[in-house]
Amino acid sequence: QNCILVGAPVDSGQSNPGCLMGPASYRVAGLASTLEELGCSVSDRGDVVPRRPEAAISANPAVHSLAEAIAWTQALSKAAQEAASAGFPIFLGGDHSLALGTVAGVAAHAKQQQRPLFVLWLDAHSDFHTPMTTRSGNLHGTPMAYIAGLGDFDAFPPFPDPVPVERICLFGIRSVDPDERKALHAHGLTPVDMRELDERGFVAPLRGFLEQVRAANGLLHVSLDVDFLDPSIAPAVGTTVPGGATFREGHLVMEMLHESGLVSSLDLVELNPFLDERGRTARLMVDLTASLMGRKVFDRANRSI
Ligand code: DIR
Ligand code: MN
Ligand code: MN
Ligand code: MN
Repeated sequence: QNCILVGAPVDSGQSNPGCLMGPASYRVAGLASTLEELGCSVSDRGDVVPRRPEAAISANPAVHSLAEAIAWTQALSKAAQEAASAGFPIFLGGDHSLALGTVAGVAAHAKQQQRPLFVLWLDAHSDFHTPMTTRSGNLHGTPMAYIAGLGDFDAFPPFPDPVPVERICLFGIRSVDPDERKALHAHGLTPVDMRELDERGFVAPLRGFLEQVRAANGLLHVSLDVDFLDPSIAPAVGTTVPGGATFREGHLVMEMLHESGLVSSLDLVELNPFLDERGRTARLMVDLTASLMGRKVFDRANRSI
């Protein structure tokens, strides 16, 4: 694999400063050398720099940093489309509002390739607000709705090629706001929430989704929010929610994704190194990425998918 690291030190999509240190933290934790040890070639394109934001005020007074989010979306969309046509991009966040741009770029690439794009959203949250429904005003709670093509996105550029809900899998969800719940119902998008994972385990629902991707010859973008993981193993995130994926479950998901051979791009988001204990969460995220890129305990043919 030709891995392309793209730093996205976005901090404006939430209110707890520190995510801008994420890309540096992944580099210090050895992401590039870890990938090289797995046989990947790695090029690090450094951090994306957005243009100076033009003034933009949301129709919803709760929303903050709209202009910054739009500037990031434009810059990251361009960087992501370029990186996706050159290799396997890994976007180093930065808060989850970066996915407004990275997935837009990846979607434009998929359209150009005439391949359907699928999105796997590994997160405690559904991130299905629009700028009109968010109460917190934190735009990191909106990218999934943008990707699905919901309207009401203020002055954001329209999403290039909205992803139909049948191609979206929200996985590990355990925090959904009332307006998000309404919108999810209205659009017929049912998250694979923790309740479902408790009942069915992690393998069956993930395998089902991957089979759909394979059957459609799709591209698969994975967006990994630190808070997908249980706070006991991944404390360095501003919005911890108890009851997340364990260490073993996290690695199982990543190993299955590797074995599927279907993943074409990855976001690592919401790491706030300022909240960490000695880089522990950054190192876990690097290890999970290693599992996604082929690290395993022992090589056995054709295991799960
Ligand atoms: C909450 C928390 N739904 C909000 N969202 C996220 O602020 O809209 N936390 N994405 O990571
Ligand atoms: Mn998120
Ligand atoms: Mn989250
Ligand atoms: Mn939030």
